[in-house]
This record gives sequence, structure tokens and C-alpha cells, in this order.
Amino acid sequence: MQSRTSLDSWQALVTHATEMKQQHMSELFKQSPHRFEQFSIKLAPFLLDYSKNLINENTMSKLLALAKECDVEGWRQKMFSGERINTTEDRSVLHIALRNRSHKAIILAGKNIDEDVQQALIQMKAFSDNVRQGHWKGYSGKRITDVVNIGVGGSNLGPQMVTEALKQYSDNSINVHYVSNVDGTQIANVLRPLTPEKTLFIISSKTFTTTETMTNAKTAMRWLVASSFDESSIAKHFVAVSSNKKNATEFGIDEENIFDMWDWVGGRFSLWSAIGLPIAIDLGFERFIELLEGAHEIDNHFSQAPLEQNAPVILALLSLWNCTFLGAQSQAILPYDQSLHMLSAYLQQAEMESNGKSVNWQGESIDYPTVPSIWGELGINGQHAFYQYLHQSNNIVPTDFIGSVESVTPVQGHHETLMANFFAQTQALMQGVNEQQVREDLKMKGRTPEYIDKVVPHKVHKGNRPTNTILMKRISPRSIGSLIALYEHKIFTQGILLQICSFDQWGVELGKGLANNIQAELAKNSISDTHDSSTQGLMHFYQDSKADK
Ligand code: G6Q
Repeated sequence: MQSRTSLDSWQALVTHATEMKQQHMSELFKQSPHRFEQFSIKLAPFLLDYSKNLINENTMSKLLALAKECDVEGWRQKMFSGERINTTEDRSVLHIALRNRSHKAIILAGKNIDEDVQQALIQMKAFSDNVRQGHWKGYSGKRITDVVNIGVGGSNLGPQMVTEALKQYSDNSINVHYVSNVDGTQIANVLRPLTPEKTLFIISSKTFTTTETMTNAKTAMRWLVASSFDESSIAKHFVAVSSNKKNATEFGIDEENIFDMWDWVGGRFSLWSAIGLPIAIDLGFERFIELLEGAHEIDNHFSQAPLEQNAPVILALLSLWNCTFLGAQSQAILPYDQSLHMLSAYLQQAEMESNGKSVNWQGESIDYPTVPSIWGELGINGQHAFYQYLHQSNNIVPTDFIGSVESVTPVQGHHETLMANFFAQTQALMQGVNEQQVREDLKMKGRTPEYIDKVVPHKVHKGNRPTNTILMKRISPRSIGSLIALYEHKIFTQGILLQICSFDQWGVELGKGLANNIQAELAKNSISDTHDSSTQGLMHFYQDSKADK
């Protein structure tokens, strides 16, 4: 198929990138006093300031021309109307249907799926209310105090990230825990303080085949039955969220305790479905609905706003600009809000699993750099760790700074210090400090000329490092819903610009299959000689070392 590189708009950007690499952002700010107004978007849930990127008006109009030429608007329409745009799995991509709060009909195979979604929400409400209000009882008749969600990847990261982000909104009537790792240490630590008769497990697995989740679920069942001495107690302590009812019932979960999932919801986009049950149990169903409403608000913005005013589209274009055209290879997510401490891990999966690919929709090799690796940490902790690299290494890392105007936990003097750092860092990354400024500063401090000559090169900061700033009013279920939807649509748009099928994950499947074979070989103590010598050597060393004990 026609490569993006053959588009006129693409080639214009290649030429333009060469020119822009000669520019410094601090000069661009001096030239245009209205740069902030020009390159920022104010939406109800947040302000997006993208003025600290190496762009000018010309860059934006060229990027927008590319978006037009790639038919982002047409593809957006295809997604919202349920076309099967997940072509390698032949599925629609309809996480937007899960938060369709205006209840616009979405017809799939002749059926309005909004009706199914509303039905599932009714089921979620009834269940979460029952658990929270103590009507759902364990095998001994006691109310549930603890809920453990067992799931991994998309069946874990979303709900756990949101639970962490909205901790201040929980009434703590139920303690919610997460187990994702097959390393037994995690489940052992989670279960140690819990009481089986008061613990409920949610087994979250779209496929109900994921070994890590099945292994943890079996351990949880053994733990329960070791206390109840009765397998029938499982019905009172285990529910599942899955699109594979057959496997879930064979596993021992009562059919009426299974919450459905649909094939048009990808794992990493599924927190809006029953995969979000732990969120609803922790916060109450009304808060869960607010989360959906926040996402819906951004769905409306994404589907209706013109491209030049469209926050997800702008973020996607800037990522393309910084990485594909200007050559950055990674991008950092730096929240300045403790509530968002899991956001970078969540976005790492969302973006890298969606667009970390190297063939186009037709399966042909892509001949241009695609998405960066995503990493990050809470901003303040990062400042005292890896920001050195952001400021002075030879690698440019575009970053997203995310903060809130108000803290959800005001403690005198803290938020002001936090936000002063938030503003200072993007300014420093953009402006840098040149040799002359360093010399003057040191001279003013009374340093000797010899000392100044020696340290000047070490103290120069080149600046010109791109950042986006997302400033939310306050962390809330609604604003978190909006923030996640912003990134989901950015990722979708990136996929379209790069011609990548963003909704499969074959790279995840490969490892799953190999691990199953290796586990069987280790169990039989019969290591196949078809493995490469490294893998074979490691497996033999592992088995022999175990035998030596
Ligand atoms: C997400 C991926 C992947 C998936 C996990 C768990 O989009 O598909 O992270 O969510 O591998 O899969 P199950 O939910 O099927 O257990």
C-alpha cells in the first residue's frame, strides 16, 4: 500500500523538520508574545498547553494537512460507527460504546449494542451495591470486607490505576486489592492479612486462558476451600469477568456470577466495562458512572471538534512530529499528582501495546520510525533521579507534564511547592541556560575566572526540550475519565497516522505460547533440544540448581 512517506504533506514535514531543527524555542517565544494562546486548548476537564514544542504556525498547518491527507476524520467516523477497524482480528473497536452516556444508538450486526451495555451496567450496579451494602454474604454468613481482583495486563492496569487515582473518593467500606503477578509472593502477601469468609475474588480475564491469572485464581480457590472445607463456598466468593463463559464455568465459577465482555472491547481499553467492577465496588456505582461521563465528554470532543482544536489529534500529531520527524525515541509521562502514580505504567501499555509495531495495515514493513518507548514516574521523585538526563543528556525526551490546580488532599504549603516545581521544570527544559548566563551568574557569586572556565560547560543547559502540559482542575472520577479518554484517542490517531493496527497485540501472544511449552517441559523434566543453546542452557541450569538443593 502507499506508504505515508509518499504523501506530499509527509515530505513537506521532512523538509520543514530540517529547518525547525535550527530553531530554539526560547527565540520562538520571544518572537510571538501570544504563543501560549495560539498553542493551547482549554476544555472543561483540563487545559492542554503545547506551546513548549519546537513548532510554529507553519508546523501545525503542515501537521494538520497530514492528518487530513491520512483521513483521520474518516477513520474516526469508522471507529464511532462500529466498522471492523481491528482488521487482523476482524473486530470493531467500540470502547466508546461503554461510556455512551447520551445513549446514541450504535448498531452492530443489526443490534443496538447500547442496550447490552445498559444491561451490563444494571448488573454491575446491583452487584456492587450488594457487596458494598453487606447484602452479599460469604459462606459463613458474614459480610464481605475485602475484594481481590485477579487479572493481568488490560484486566489489571486500568482498574488498579483508577482505584489508586481516586483513593480519596473511596468511603473504604470495602478494601480492594489487586493481584496480577504469577510470582506467588504477591498473592501470598495480599492474602496473608485477609479472612477467607469475608473475602470475595473477581477473576478478570477476557479470554479466561491467561496462565498467570488462572494460576492465581486456583491458589485463591485453594485458600478459600482450605478454610471453608466446602467447594460449594466458591459460588459465594468468586465472580468472573470474561467473554469466555465456557472456560469460566468449567473453572468452577457459577454461571450467574459471570459478567460478560464483548469482542469489540480490547483488554487495554476495557476498564469502562465490567473489568471496572473493582472501581465500582471501591467508589460506589455513581462514581463509576461519573468516570464514564468524563470519558464521554472527551469522546464528544474528539468526534466533533475540528482537527486544529482537537486535543487528542494535536497530541498525536506532536508525538509524530517529535519522534518520527525530529528523531526522539522515547517519551516520558510525568504526573505532578500523587494520585496519578500509576499513570505512566498504564499509558506505557496503552501506547506501546497499541502502536509498538513495525508493519502497516497490509502487513508491509514500515519504513519510518513509529512510536517512542513510554516511561515515567511521579515528577517530583523523577526530579531527584532521572531529570538530569532530561535536562542535559544528548537524547531529547519529549515529556507530558500532568498536574492539578487543586489538591484532593490539601496539606498546608505542599501543593504550592509541588506546582512551583511543575511550572519551573517545563520552563527550564524549554529555555535552558546558555554560556553567557552561566558565566554572569558565577561571576555574581564571586567565583574565580579559573573556576568559571572549568565549570561552564558542565552548567550549560541547551534547553529546547519539548513538553506538553496538561493542567486539570482537580482529580475526580470525571476528570480521570477524561484524561484516560484523551490518551486513548491520541493513541488511535497515532495509529491512523502511522498506518498501524492499534488494536491487536500479537507480540503479547507469542510469549504466552512459548511459556506454556516451556512450563510443560520443565514439569516433565524433559527439555527439548529444539530451543536455542542459550534458552536450553538456562533451563538446564535452573533444573540442575533446583535438584542440587
Ligand atoms: C491488552 C492485552 C493484554 C491482556 C492480558 C490479559 O489489550 O490484550 O494486556 O489484557 O494479556 O488477558 P486476559 O484478559 O484475556 O486474561
